[in-house]
Amino acid sequence: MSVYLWLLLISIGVVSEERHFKFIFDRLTVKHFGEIVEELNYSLIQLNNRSYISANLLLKRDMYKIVLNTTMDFWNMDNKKTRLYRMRIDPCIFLEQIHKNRFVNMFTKSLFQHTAGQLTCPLKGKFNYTLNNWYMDEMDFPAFWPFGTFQAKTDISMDTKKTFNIMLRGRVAKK
Ligand SMILES: *[C@@H]1O[C@H](CO)[C@@H](O)[C@H](O)[C@H]1NC(C)=O
Ligand SMILES: *[C@@H]1O[C@H](CO)[C@@H](O)[C@H](O)[C@H]1NC(C)=O
Ligand SMILES: *[C@@H]1O[C@H](CO)[C@@H](O)[C@H](O)[C@H]1NC(C)=O
Ligand SMILES: CC(=O)N[C@H]1CO[C@H](CO)[C@@H](O)[C@@H]1O
Repeated sequence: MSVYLWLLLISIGVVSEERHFKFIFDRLTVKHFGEIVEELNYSLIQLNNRSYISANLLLKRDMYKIVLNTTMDFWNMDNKKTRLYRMRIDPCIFLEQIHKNRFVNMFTKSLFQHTAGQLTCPLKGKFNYTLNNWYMDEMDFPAFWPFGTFQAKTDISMDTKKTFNIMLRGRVAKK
């Protein structure tokens, strides 16, 4: 068998292998500050063993200067904490880059698939940004993922003012 065929078969096997875990979101809070936000709604629902997030956001005016400061931590079953990432980025530049952190890539890939090209810079004022039933698809993640809990915290400032504080807490559990 040629090496290439062999590699192809392996990669298909990895991609289609069933996942033995599921992601569950337990809590989402989004706080906003200042006068930039015109409308913000968000919801977290549990349906058929999946957690879905929907949201919409309307800003009062165009936003050119955005800083996103985010951390994600994971606790395994022995309560040992691992920091998956900590970043302070300009999302407008970030969106155009390919990232070294595999977990960041998986997470953003999944998120952007669900925002269908809406996220371009500058962010537009009076535009209704919507996220519709976003979930973390286990198939986008490695076949092996340890069980445990995670927490992602994100601070976003716009025009140098702290504007959003987002906290997402969840679990990786047996499917
Ligand atoms: C949800 O998960 C439970 C426990 O793992 C399982 O028994 C049940 O069949 C699942 N329900 C659906 C709709 O997948
Ligand atoms: C924005 O979209 C959401 C979701 O479709 C909708 O519920 C909301 O009313 C819209 N807001 C405005 C101001 O149109
Ligand atoms: C954002 O940065 C500040 C200052 O570096 C830090 O105190 C804060 O914890 C960071 N927030 C997140 C969510 O990482
Ligand atoms: C559908 C929904 O919940 N709409 C609400 C979104 O948020 C604004 C205020 O930011 C409310 O006025 C809407 O009723």
